[in-house]
Amino acid sequence: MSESVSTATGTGTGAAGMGPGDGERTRAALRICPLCEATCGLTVTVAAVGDGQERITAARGDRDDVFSRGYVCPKGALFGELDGDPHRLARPLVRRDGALREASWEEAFAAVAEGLGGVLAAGDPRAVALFLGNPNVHTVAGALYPPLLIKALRTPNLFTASTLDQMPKHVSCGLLYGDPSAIPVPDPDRADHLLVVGANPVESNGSLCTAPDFPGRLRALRKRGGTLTVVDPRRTRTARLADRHVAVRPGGDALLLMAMVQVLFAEDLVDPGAAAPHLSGVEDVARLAADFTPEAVADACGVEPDVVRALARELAAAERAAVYGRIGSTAVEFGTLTSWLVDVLNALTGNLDRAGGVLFPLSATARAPRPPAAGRGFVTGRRHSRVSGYPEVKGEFPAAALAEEIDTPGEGRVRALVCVAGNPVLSAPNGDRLERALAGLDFMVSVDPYLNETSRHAHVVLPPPRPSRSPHFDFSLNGLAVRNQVRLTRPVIPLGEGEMGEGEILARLVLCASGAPGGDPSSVDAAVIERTLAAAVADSRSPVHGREPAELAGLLTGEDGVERRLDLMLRLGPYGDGFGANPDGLTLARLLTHPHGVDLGPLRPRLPEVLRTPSGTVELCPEPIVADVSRLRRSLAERRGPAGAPVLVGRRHLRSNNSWMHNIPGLRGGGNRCTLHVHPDDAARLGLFEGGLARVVGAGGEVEVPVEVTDAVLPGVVSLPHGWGHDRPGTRTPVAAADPGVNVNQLLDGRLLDPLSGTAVLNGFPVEVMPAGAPAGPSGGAARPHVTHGTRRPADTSN
Ligand SMILES: Nc1nc2c(c(=O)[nH]1)N[C@H]1C(S)=C(S)[C@@H](COP(=O)(O)OP(=O)(O)OC[C@H]3O[C@@H](n4cnc5c(=O)[nH]c(N)nc54)[C@H](O)[C@@H]3O)O[C@H]1N2
Ligand SMILES: Nc1nc2c(c(=O)[nH]1)N[C@H]1C(S)=C(S)[C@@H](COP(=O)(O)OP(=O)(O)OC[C@H]3O[C@@H](n4cnc5c(=O)[nH]c(N)nc54)[C@H](O)[C@@H]3O)O[C@H]1N2
Ligand code: SF4
Ligand SMILES: [Mo]
Repeated sequence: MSESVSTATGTGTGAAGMGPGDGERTRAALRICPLCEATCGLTVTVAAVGDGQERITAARGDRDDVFSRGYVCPKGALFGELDGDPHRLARPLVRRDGALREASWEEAFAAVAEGLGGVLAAGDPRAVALFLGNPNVHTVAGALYPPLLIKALRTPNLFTASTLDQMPKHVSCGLLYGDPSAIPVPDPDRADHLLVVGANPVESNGSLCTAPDFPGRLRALRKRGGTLTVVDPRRTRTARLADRHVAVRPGGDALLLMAMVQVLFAEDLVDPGAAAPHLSGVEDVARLAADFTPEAVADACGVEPDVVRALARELAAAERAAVYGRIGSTAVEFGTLTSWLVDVLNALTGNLDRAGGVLFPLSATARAPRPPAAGRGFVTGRRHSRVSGYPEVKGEFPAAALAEEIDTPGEGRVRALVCVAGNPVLSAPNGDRLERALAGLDFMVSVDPYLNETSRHAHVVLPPPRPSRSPHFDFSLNGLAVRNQVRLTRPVIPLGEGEMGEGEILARLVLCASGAPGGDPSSVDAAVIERTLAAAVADSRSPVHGREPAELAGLLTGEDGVERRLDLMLRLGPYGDGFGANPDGLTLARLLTHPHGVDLGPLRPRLPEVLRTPSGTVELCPEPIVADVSRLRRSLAERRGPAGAPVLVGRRHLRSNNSWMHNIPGLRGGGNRCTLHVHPDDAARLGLFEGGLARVVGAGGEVEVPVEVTDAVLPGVVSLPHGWGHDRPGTRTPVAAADPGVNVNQLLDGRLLDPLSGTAVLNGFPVEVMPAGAPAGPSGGAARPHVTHGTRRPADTSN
């Protein structure tokens, strides 16, 4: 992005020296790990490799990091290998005569201007869709530019990984607190009891809860006498650390938690504590839960009534307790209800907004706290998707509906796609259909370091630089962290010849989307700064009220637009210097003098200041939830009785991350395999054996996959990880392709969604399982699914 980054190691230590034994000249530098939500600080070794080039040869945990204190996991330790993957794209690719060929940045952006501009010129903004993938949460560029891209494109067709993930939590928090971003996080370091629902932080390192060394924090909780309960249909590594593992039937959590609520009321255990004055609707919740007794739900959720009562009593009895839910509580049939119940249980037991319970973090770039005020509340469905009429949620339509918006003819059809850091062909339901749809687009651009299952369909691929060449600041994840803290690492290695920073790539895309492709990318940042300052000086509650925007802009420091925007956010943020109003406050310059970060203290209660509901209270029993409870009630009858068809749940492995780390040799192995976990009883019944091949058939297709027989899964439950299926032609990830695995999401047809959030049901859906070669049939107990295509049938590609 700028030449000046060359002076910045982020450490200030610049410890140059000789590499161990290899005679290379090395230096140390700091880099926050971008590979998962734990945000560990790393100390990396940078070695000169000739030609003025440098690369990362080692990485370890930074012991002085104010937050992660030296923790590192195998992915972070292999940061150098990942960063140096020779299969990352070094140059943009542009499709010519059907094939993707290397091109200059100038040619690539000319192709974007022409392709995107052509579709936009027809005058219907609906024709361009935007897909934003998960790594946007882990990059500076992904935090700062997508909002501008959305605005510039003016399209209603926004799709993100959220509707494959945490959207149910946004919806439930939007309804409860009036702000879908107000997500309370558990406080594991001060809790006496932690109830984990559908999360496996020992493998995932935590999510919607940024906590470096989550496993260590769980062990510390137990060591100080606290208790850990894990609700999961699999006996995971987290479950093995627990005092109690409750093997719930997949999708049964809403019933289980509802019954816990019923017990709290029935046994007079409700005590909201200090949050009581801020709650409304408590009695309505009591009425809503009244008929969900432990006896009523036991069969359907697979948990004995005594256990349900014990779970409720333990939660109520604990001095300080937190209920925490993740993917197994969100990407499920009743995702929003389950997410809501997690918070309801915290509120009813006095654990909402208190130390050792769940609290709202306050990050350094958040909006500074305001006096409590009633807000407009949170609504969904302000518009509906064209084909299936799905309601908009947080401005988005379900990722599962992207394919149909492209391949269904009619007015308003999506004809162009901008895909930033996303691989929906593997991460969303029915990748085969999506691939066929992508292949038929008039124009597609991917911002992605790999030519993979999704980007291979693009007309232009714009590769961001290696992470070592990018700055790092956790704009989103600091707002979900178990401790308030702030850390910044500048690029470890300067951009090389022919590389472009991801911020500049996205700023240029914003210009293309605005119809000004030739514009100066730094004008994009300048415009944001100007708008933000204009609003701040006009705001009577701002520390800069009445001051001159140009004067304030002149005070900003930073080497580029990104840094100046960060300086602005820090200075106007809750810990900021307010441009002099609070002289000891944070600024970019001050943060840079703390290379290992600044600790801003433990999380503190924030009620009622965070609330933006119309009533100004925590609205515990919102109407959309009440309506969905009717659906839950109906499911109770359907789910009772012996389990029928096997249901499938996902799993994650510590040495992987979603779809894009299977190309790193060092991360293969160690049990990181795409296999079907089957319980021994099921294996015997179905004729499956260890190492044999199973055929798994779902509504969207079928896969053939090696079997691992294990009693870590419940009978009637099979488990397959996601992010695999790297056997498509025209990709450039040969290590991944050598052992491609299968795409679990091909088993889905894209129609199974949590209705309140539009989130795909990726866990707990019915499948048929049989030995490979056996015909599919009603014998498995499932209604015979509509099989659309085979395992390895590659979709058309124009490559
Ligand atoms: N069955 C099933 N499906 C799932 C899940 C599940 O549990 N089960 N989990 C879901 C969840 S939680 C999520 S978040 C989604 C993720 O879904 P996606 O976001 O679509 O997929 P990812 O594999 O995270 O990777 C996205 C892309 O980002 C690219 N990338 C990596 N680093 C960068 C970078 O620095 N810049 C840019 N521009 N691109 C980069 C990668 O090469 C990859 O192509 O998958 C979902 N899919
Ligand atoms: N190593 C690694 N770390 C990652 C990722 C990765 O792919 N690999 N992905 C990152 C991303 S994008 C995310 S969103 C997070 C996810 O973070 P987590 O949610 O902690 O990750 P998972 O391992 O998917 O854990 C979900 C658990 O829910 C269980 N489950 C499935 N269905 C149900 C159900 O119906 N009820 C209950 N109670 N449990 C159920 C599964 O068995 C699984 O153990 O991890 C992040 N970190
Ligand atoms: S837990 Fe591992 S992958 Fe996640 S941030 Fe820390 S070192 Fe990186
Ligand atoms: Mo995710």
